[in-house]
Amino acid sequence: MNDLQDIEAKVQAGERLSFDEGVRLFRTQDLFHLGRLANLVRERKNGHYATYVKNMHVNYSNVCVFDCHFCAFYRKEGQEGAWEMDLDALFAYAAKTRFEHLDEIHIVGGVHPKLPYRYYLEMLRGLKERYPRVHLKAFTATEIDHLVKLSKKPLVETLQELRDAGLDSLPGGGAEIFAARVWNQICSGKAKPDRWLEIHRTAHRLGIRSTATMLYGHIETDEERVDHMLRLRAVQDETGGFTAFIPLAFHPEHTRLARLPKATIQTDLRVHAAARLLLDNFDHVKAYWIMTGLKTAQVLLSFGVDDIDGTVVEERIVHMAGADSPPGIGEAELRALIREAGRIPVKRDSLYRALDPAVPAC
Ligand code: V47
Repeated sequence: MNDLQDIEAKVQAGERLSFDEGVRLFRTQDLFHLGRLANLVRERKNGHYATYVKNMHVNYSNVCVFDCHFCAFYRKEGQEGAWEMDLDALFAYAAKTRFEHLDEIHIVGGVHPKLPYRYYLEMLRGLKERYPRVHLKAFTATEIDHLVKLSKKPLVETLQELRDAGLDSLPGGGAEIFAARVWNQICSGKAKPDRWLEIHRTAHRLGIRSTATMLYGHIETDEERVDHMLRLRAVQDETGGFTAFIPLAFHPEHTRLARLPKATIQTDLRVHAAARLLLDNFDHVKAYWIMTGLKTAQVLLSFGVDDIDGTVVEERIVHMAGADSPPGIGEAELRALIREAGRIPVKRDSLYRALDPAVPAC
């Protein structure tokens, strides 16, 4: 079974893969050949290192005006189970969970109908003032689009204002699957794919780095996955501002797509490996172990992935949708899992600079 032979020649030569070749990566019967090719690129770019970040995910609210079919996290304002953290509660939580020991705080919430613009600015200012060393990765493009409306200022000025308040980078959420067919079915109301791309492009031009995600394992086709990745590749050609790509495995429980099965490990391996091969201008492909599970994340370290997110501590978005992974993991345990998978664990900062002494920058 040698259906990837011509693709292998291109990968060996460091040549860019086309749309059709991308689709073939998803259709090959030879999963291990695909894995070997992804691993080749992974080791060419990142050697035997596997990075992780000491981080925490913080959700300031689950109230959201949108009705994304894949989401089990959101509630409507006033609905049972809806909550938002006022800033005093958020800062008290930060003190209790000792944010000073973290290298990154990943902050996201729903698109809240009532919280004012100053809430977001004061959140960033308050956290930066208290924890100046900690990187604030905050607000998906969907939230940024909402903040632009609240600020009544152009996108560039809003991003500058958020940056001045303490925003260091943008997370990659809200991208889902860019193809209109899927978008219109699962999340039609929110900031559209072109807007998502525009927000990240604009952030990059201001020197604000970001990550990119893709939600897979629901109603998308192979072609739509490849289309999604190639749109990201085109922006990365323009700006170079994405630090990493993160495939997110869909968890159906308690969502409007609950009829769908969970993605299999076959799909997890294929998506991460294909991403590594198609996104030749991305330095890093990250496994979000919260969604893939720790066991699969270990295998992914030989299927194109060079980074594992992270210590996390208290994840809610996917746990509301039935994820059976733990809500967080200790650093020592994460390092041991990486080592057992045959990789060298390296603690990194949010811009992928090694924090372990005696390890070259990755
Ligand atoms: O945009 C929502 C996804 C995203 C479900 O940038 C779900 O480093 C699976 O973007 N099953 C938010 N996925 C989380 C996110 C993220 C996570 C880790 C790292 C980074 C990064 C970003 O989670 C949403 C959506 O695509 N999501 N519901 C669900 N039921």
